[in-house]
Amino acid sequence: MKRPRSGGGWKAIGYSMKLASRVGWWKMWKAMRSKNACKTCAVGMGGQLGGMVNEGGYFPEVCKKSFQAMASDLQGAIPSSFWQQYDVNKLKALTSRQLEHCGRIVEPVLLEKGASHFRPVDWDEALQRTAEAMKAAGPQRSFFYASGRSSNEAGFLLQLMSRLFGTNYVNNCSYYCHQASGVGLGSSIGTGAGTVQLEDLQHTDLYILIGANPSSNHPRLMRALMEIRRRGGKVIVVNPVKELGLVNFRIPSDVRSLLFGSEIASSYIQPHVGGDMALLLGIAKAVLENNNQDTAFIQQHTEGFEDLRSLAEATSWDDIVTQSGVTLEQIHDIAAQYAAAKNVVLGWCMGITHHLHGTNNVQMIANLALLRGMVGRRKAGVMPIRGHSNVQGLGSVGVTPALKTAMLNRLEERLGIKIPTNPGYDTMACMEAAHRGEMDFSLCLGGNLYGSNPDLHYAEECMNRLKTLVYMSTTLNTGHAFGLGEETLILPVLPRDEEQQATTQESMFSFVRMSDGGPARFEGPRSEVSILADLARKTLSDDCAVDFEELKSHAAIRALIADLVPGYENMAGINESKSEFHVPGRAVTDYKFPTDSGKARFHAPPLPAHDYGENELRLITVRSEGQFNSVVYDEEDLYRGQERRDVILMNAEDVRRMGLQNDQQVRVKSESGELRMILVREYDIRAGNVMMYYPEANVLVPHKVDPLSKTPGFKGVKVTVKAEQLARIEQVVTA
Ligand SMILES: Nc1nc2c(c(=O)[nH]1)N[C@H]1C(S)=C(S)[C@@H](COP(=O)(O)OP(=O)(O)OC[C@H]3O[C@@H](n4cnc5c(=O)[nH]c(N)nc54)[C@H](O)[C@@H]3O)O[C@H]1N2
Ligand SMILES: Nc1nc2c(c(=O)[nH]1)N[C@H]1C(S)=C(S)[C@@H](COP(=O)(O)OP(=O)(O)OC[C@H]3O[C@@H](n4cnc5c(=O)[nH]c(N)nc54)[C@H](O)[C@@H]3O)O[C@H]1N2
Ligand SMILES: [Mo]
Repeated sequence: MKRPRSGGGWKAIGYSMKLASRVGWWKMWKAMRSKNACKTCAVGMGGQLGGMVNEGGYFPEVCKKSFQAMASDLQGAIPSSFWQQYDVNKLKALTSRQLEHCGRIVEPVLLEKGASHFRPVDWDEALQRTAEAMKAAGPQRSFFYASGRSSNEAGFLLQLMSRLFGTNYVNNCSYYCHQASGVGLGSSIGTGAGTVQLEDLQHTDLYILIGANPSSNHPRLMRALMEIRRRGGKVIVVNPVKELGLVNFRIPSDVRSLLFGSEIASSYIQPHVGGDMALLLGIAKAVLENNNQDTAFIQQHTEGFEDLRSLAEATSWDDIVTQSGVTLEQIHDIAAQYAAAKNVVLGWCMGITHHLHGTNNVQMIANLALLRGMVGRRKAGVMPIRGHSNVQGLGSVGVTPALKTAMLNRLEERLGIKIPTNPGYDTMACMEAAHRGEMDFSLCLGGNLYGSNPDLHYAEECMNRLKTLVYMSTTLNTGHAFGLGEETLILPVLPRDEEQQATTQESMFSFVRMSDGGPARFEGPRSEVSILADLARKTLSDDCAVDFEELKSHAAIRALIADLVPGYENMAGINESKSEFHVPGRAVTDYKFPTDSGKARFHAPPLPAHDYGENELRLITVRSEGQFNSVVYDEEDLYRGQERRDVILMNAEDVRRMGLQNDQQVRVKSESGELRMILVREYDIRAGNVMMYYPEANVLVPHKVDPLSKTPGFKGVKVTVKAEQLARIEQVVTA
């Protein structure tokens, strides 16, 4: 497949047009213009400024991803006859794309124990069965998971219900995503959220973008990067893979960029997968060797500097170069650019967090920022580039195993309730407990817990061991086919632009947006809040301190959140005032770090083991241009020029060294599994490293986690690649 010469541009516009004509122009236009927060990534768009407008007021910010997400919800309904036609085995035979294109789920369906088919049930039965199963399981054998699409209101209700039910086994997809950023930053600067607001990016003269592919995954960030370059600033990209859109991107809403393309990276560094800690330490070492650190800032506002200095001194340049895979010259060059810049933002995504040393990676990024006083003030800072559109909000309102002390105290005092004291479980801990047979019930508020897990066979076993599994979903995904309990229910929900009452979402810049909702497109689905409130009423005792009937009102939930969640005070009355807001305190200013000592902390984590055997390659599992997480919209990956997904992208040097050829079939093996008949594709990726598509490649990812953040190592999996014998025979025969 031919690769375009830049990311974005007419291809993106054309794609969006195609989607609009498929679902109907007027329907799409109305949906895109409605006052609802964009459903895709956490850059955040829409809300009260109207669809396609960001908090900086840019309009119209076209993004093919929001068209994709919208088109998904504008699909027709899955007819009742579908459930008779498709038994579970037939569902399993459908690809992620086919499942997604089945349409919207519009009636509750039940797969009874031992049954071969889901069957439609009415809401009363669905909720009654769910409540009975939850009560029978009890709080110690139940867990609750939320993906990052749901509203703050629904998330808050989910976690409140879980605590009143008596469990802390409640968490969100962050544990498979940016948890390492939260833990790492928390340990360094006292807050787990990013410190940058969108406006700060207008003053940035150097953006260091590490382990992120915003051209596909956060397209609206590309404008900010382009503008930095236009102002004469620099963008250093650190990525083992040469991502086309990070080299050159055509911003659809900017005529000059659309016509001529915009160079994004001013320097493109390709380290080894997992080599970032060594690289970042190397940059710090060079800064220190040249005495370019900000000594006044370090003395006044930080602790632990000597630990970092000792680590930098004790680590040889040889080790740094070998482990990072970056030359000494390049490291000195980045360090010099860093030392010369005034306002630097360091941004990162899954290339940093999806490692067994993900938290240490983040601490090393924070170290570098602290070294030159780039945190604690406006115009510069650290910026985890968040995934789902409301994953940050779900964390803020407490969909986490442990509540922050201030919130916990307020919940207990103001509601007169006791929060369970037993430790909560993160997502993988819940899966493991299920595997040990210690869980009977789970409720998933959106997402695809099965498909997003490492080690898919293990994940399937975990879920199969649950007695009752309940999904609250909009469309079908692989979880509904493979991630089944003995009994499984799917409850259809309304996406945010079909909610009858307004909802709120929080962006990665800690900006809380309000979505007005809108008319429901189908009769069957219900709002997430109303389902959870009914479930709470049916499961919790009559003398429960919280009136869940009253909490069917989103405004009542917001009033409660305003009262209980520090920083969210402005939530009360947001629907009347329409005043969206930044959560105060997140953009750390005046060097007031919210740590116990008021100072930021340097860390000196040891570099990860560098123990790859000669024939072992480091696999990263990533998203294509045509998917959103476990949902595949299109088989092709436009910018990487791949027309199919069963491929392994390899450096040409590795292909030759291993005696392989382009398009040859290989088997890829790891500690946890094997994938066969995979096609080799030569690609510009740092030699020694290979890339495959998530979620198909999840069978290869072992279910191990970073000990600090509990995030699985979806990147940096040791694999071996061998030619398929079959293919050889075929070749001989055809020769
Ligand atoms: N269209 C679309 N948008 C999305 C999503 C989607 O699936 N589709 N998902 C959303 C979610 S939940 C998230 S979390 C984000 C994910 O956004 P990204 O983090 O951009 O997504 P990944 O595909 O995981 O890509 C990670 C990037 O890191 C690089 N990388 C991998 N390993 C390493 C490493 O060791 N070091 C360095 N320096 N780089 C590395 C890869 O080459 C790749 O370019 O996107 C969000 N937005
Ligand atoms: N190998 C590998 N694995 C990974 C990753 C990787 O890079 N590599 N990335 C990880 C990351 S970063 C993440 S965030 C997870 C993603 O994990 P999840 O967030 O659990 O999964 P998604 O695929 O985003 O979930 C998609 C489903 O959400 C439902 N949905 C959509 N809109 C709504 C809504 O408004 N409400 C409700 N209730 N449901 C809705 C639809 O049914 C849709 O099928 O995967 C992780 N897994
Ligand atoms: Mo994510």
